[in-house]
Amino acid sequence: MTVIYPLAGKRIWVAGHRGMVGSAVVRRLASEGCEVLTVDRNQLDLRRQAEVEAWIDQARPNAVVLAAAKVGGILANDNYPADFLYENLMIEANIIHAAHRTDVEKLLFLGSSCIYPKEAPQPIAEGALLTGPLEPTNEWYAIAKIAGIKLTQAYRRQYRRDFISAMPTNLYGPGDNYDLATSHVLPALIRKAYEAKITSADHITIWGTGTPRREFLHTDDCADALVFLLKSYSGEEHVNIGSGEDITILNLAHLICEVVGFKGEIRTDPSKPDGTMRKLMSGKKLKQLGWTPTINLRAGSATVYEQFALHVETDR
Ligand code: GFB
Repeated sequence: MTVIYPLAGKRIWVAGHRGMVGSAVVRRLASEGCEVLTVDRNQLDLRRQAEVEAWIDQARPNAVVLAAAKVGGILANDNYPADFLYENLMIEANIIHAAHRTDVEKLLFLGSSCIYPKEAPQPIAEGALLTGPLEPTNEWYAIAKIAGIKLTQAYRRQYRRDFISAMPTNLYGPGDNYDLATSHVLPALIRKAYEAKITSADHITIWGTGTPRREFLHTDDCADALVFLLKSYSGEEHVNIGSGEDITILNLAHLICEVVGFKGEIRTDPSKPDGTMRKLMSGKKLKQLGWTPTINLRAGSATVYEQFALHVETDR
């Protein structure tokens, strides 16, 4: 890797540090010799422009990792379209513009693989963005995230800012959301399998047909890739961050049941949405830049499950 932006001695604001990705970035930055800046939600509402500008004026970060976002699984996206569109637009517009006003040297914005067109050719290369219609269950979130990527590009072009974007795949890791109504699939399956095991239930039910495929990446891998890009990438096009492999939801359910130790039946519920059938990204660009993932899905799920079980046991 050729370092073009050394982090040692820099003041780096991780916006969204309590979230799953933001907290992983904070952990990863600990070994970079930089000063990590964070601010809690009750002190700064990222949806309020005046508050964001006042905070950044006094905090004066050299760099910003924009990991703050309203996120959720397939059902939450479908149920709260206004919140997903409005909150994400406000957060990213406020932070990116405030970073420009205060001469922030480097900013990294995060998109998501679900914002590519629904029928994009697989594996999805970076150039596929905006080439076709979006997946209806998350188009509100997608429109907001596409606007964020475009903002980083626009400030690069108009003001020569070194603002970049990354496109992570479906993520899982410590601190995930286990609320079944709003979570993503992997934590939902951990919870379902765990509860079925301890109540000696004979089955769990997964949403949809079980046939869609998803590509999963552990947040520690994602954070490592983000720090890699922060230090070594400066370009207008976003960069995909994935594991390079996908798995059907049914096979994921089998894997999670093995990890949890639940031996019952796995039933499907086709009345729930499948969402997009496949969104495997091409990892060619990031690999050429010099980064590859290290945590495989089984090992990563096992560590996440251990942490989940520990929390549940101590909460009792
Ligand atoms: O993780 P998930 O909610 O998000 O769902 P998406 C992935 C797949 O798992 C879908 C199925 O086909 C779901 O129907 N699934 C099976 C379940 N059982 C469950 C369950 O118990 N809970 C959940 N949540 N899913 C999201 C986007 O799409 O991807 C977001 O809506 C975001 O905007 C995220 O970008 C990464 O992969 O379908």
